[in-house]
Amino acid sequence: MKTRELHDDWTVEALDGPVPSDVRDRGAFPAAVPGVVHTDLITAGLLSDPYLGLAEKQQEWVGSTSWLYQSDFEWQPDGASRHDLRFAGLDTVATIRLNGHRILESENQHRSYRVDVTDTLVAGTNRLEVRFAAPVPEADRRSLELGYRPHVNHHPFNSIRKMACSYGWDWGIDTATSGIWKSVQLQSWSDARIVELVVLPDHDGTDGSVTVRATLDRVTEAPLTLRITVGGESAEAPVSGNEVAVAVTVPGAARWWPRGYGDQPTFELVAELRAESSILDERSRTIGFRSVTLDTTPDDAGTPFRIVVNGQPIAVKGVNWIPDDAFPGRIERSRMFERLGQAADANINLLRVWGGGLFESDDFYDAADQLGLLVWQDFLLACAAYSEEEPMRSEIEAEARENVARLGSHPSLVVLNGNNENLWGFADWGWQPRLEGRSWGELYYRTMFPAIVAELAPHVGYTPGSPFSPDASADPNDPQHGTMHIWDLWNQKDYPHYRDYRPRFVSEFGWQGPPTWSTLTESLSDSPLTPESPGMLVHQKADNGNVKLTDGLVAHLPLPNVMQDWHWAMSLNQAVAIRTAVEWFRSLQPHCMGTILWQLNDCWPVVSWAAIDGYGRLKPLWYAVRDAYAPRLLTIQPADSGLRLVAVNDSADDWHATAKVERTSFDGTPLASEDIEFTVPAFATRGVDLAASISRPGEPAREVLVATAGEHRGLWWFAEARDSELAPPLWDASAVRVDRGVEVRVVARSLIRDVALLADVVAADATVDRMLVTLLPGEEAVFTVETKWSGDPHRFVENDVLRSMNDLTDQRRSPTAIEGHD
Ligand code: BMA
Repeated sequence: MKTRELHDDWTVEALDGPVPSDVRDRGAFPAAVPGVVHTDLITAGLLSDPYLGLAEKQQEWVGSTSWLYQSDFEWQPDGASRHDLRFAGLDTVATIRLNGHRILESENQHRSYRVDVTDTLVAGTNRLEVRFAAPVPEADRRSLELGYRPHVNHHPFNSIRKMACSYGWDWGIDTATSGIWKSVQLQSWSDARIVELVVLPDHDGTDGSVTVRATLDRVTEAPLTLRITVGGESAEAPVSGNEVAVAVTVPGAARWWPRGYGDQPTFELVAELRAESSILDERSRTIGFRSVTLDTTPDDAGTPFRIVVNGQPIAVKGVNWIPDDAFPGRIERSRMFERLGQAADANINLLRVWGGGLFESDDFYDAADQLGLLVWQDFLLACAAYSEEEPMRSEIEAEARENVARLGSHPSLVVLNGNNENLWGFADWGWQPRLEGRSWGELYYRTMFPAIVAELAPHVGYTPGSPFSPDASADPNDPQHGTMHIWDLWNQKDYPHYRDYRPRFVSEFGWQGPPTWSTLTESLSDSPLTPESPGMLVHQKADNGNVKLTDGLVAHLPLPNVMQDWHWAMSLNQAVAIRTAVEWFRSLQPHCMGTILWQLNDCWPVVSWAAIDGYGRLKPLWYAVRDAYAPRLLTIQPADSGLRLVAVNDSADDWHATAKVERTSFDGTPLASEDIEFTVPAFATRGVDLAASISRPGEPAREVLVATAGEHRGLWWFAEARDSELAPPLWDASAVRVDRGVEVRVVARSLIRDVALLADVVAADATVDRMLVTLLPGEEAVFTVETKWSGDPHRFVENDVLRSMNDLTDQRRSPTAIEGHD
C-alpha cells in the first residue's frame, strides 16, 4: 500500500455566520492541515490569541460560522487498483467533495473516515473540498432534533460527537473549533490491505503471548497470509475470507510494570500481509506483557475498587488528564513527553483521561508506556445524558471500536471507563423528570462498551462509570462501594472535611488555585489586576469560583488585599487542601486503594484545579502532590481518641525505622517526645496511636507535632494558621550564582511554614527544585533555581519571591536578613 499525505496547499474561507468584515474581505487564506480554523486565523493575522485577556469573547463568532477548506492536488494513475481517501480526524460535521462529487458526510470528531475514490480521481489536478457546518448552531439544532437531554455548562455538547470541552468547561475556554484536525491521506493499493488490527497480549507468569486478529479489504482471490513478528519470534496463518488470526509466544518475556513496581520492557510487533512473494500491507505496534484485573469482590467494609497488575494490587497515585491545549492538534510529541514526564516526576503512577476530552493520542500512550504510567481512559461521554438512538448510537459504537482497537495494545492502558459522572447524574442530579422517559446512555455503559472491550481488549479492565458502585442497591457515589468523586468540600464545606470520608477509591477530588504568577501576568493585561478584574473573570470559569476560593481560605488564613499576596494565598491554600486530602486517603490504605486528583494540567491559562498551569509551569500544588505521593509517607492523622502516626510504604522493600515524635512549641522548645520503632512490610501501611502526652497540646495556638524518621517528616498543627501564633518569618537567606542559575540558602530563625521560592516571579523561565518546606527554628533549606536570567541573585530572596505561610498570617511583612555573594 502506498500512502501519500495531502497536507499541502490548503486554504480556508468563512461561509455563513457573524463573520467580521476583515475576515470576509480576505476570502480564502492559507490553512494548516492538520489544524483548526482558529490557529489559521491567528497565523493570518485575523484573530488575536484567544488565550489572552478578554480575547475569548472576541472569537465567539468563529464557532457560529461555517467554513470551507479547499486544496488542489496533482495525481497520475500509478498502476494500483484501489485508491482511498483517509481522513484520520475531522472536526466535525462536514460535507466532503472530490472534483465536485459528494463523497462523504462526516459526523464525528472521534473517529476516522475512509472513502473509495478510485472512480472519482482524475489524472492531473484534483480538487478536494471540506465544508464544515458551524459547530454551535449545529449542536443547538441537533439538541432539539434528538430531544432535550440534561448537560452541564452552556452549550448542548451532548448532541454532537465533538470534544465536549471544545464548547467551554468550568476550566476551559469556549472555542468551538472546526478543522481537519488530523491527517488526510491518499492510500493506493492492489489486492488487499489491513483494515483493523486487534492485538491481544497476555502473560502466564512465565511466557508472553500475543494473538493478532486482522480484518482485511481485498480485491483479489489469490492466497494471502498474515505474518507476525515480535520479540524475535514469528508465526503466520493463511487468510480465510476477510479475516485472519495469528498467535505468537515469546518465551520468557519480561513483564511490563507500572513505575515503582518494576521495569517497562516493550516489544515491537510487526504484522505483514503477504501475497506469495510480496508484502501488501504492514503495520507495527509497540506492545508489553502484563495482566490486569479490577478487583471489586465485596468485603466487610463494602466493595473495594482495586487495580491489580500482574497479580499485585496497585496503590494508585493518580491525576485526571484533560486535553493539554484547547487546540489539541498542535500538541507536539515532545510536549506530550514533557507533560507526562512532569507527572512521573511528581510520583504519579496513573493518568485518567477524562471523558469530556479525547481518546488520547498515540504520543500520549507511547509516553505512558515508556514512563510506566498507568492509563485509565474514559469513553467520551461526560456530565450529560446521551441519546441511545440512531444516528448517535452507530457513531458512538464506531468511535468506541476504532479507539479500543487502536489503544488496546498499549501496556499502560489498564482501565476503560463507560463515562464521567453520568450514572451519578441520572441518580442524583434531577435528570429523570427532565428526561421525560428519553434514553440517557445506560445502554452504552452497561451493554455496548463492555461487549466491545470483551471483544477487542479483554486484557483491559472495564468499569461502567466514574463514580460507580458495583453494589447495584447503592448510590453510584457511595463512599463504601467502588469509585467516588468528592466535590462537596470544594463546593460547600472545607478541606479538613476530606477526613469525614472513608472512601474505597477516589477518582476525582480537587481544589482551585490560580496559574503561576508569570502565566497570569503574561496572559492578562488588566490594570489594576485584581481577583475580579475583567480578564481574571474571563479566566475563572467555575460556578461561583471566586466565592469558593474565598470561603475555602478564610477559615485558615486571612484574605489578603494585595493581588500578589492573594495569588500566593490561593496557590498555597490549593496545595495545602490537596496535601491534606491525599495524606488522609493514603493513610487509609488498603481500605482505600487510590486517589485521582482533579486535575494535572490545563488547556489554557486559567484559574483551575490544575497542578501544572496552561503554559506548562508547575504550581505550588505540583510540589505538594510530589511530596504527598512520595513512595514512603509519614503522616499524622486523627484517630478515635487522639492522633495516630501512619507510615505508608509503597515500595518493594520493608521500611524499618524509628520515628521521633515530638510536640514542640513554635519557638523550638521540646514539650513531649516519644520514639516509635516500626516495620512496615513492602506495599503496606501501619498506624500507631500516639500517647496522650504527645497528642494533647498545652497551648494549641503555639505548638506543633513533628514526626521524623530519616528524611521523612509528618506534621500536625493544633490550630488553624490564622488562629495560631505564627509570627512573621525570620530567616537568614543568601543567594549565590551557580552553574545553571541561582542557589538560595535559607536558615530559619523562627518556625516557618511552607517556605516557597516563586522563581517565575523573577524570570519567566525560572524553575525551582522544591517548594513548601516547613522549617523549625535553626533548620536550613537549599533551593536551586534554574534560569538563564542573569540579574542580581538577591532578587530571589526578596519578599515577593521567597514566601511562606507566615507572611499571610500577618500582613505586616518583616524585613528579612539578606546576605549574598556574586
Ligand atoms: C468534575 C469533572 C469535570 C469538572 C470538575 C470540576 O465534575 O468531571 O467535569 O471540570 O468536576 O468541577
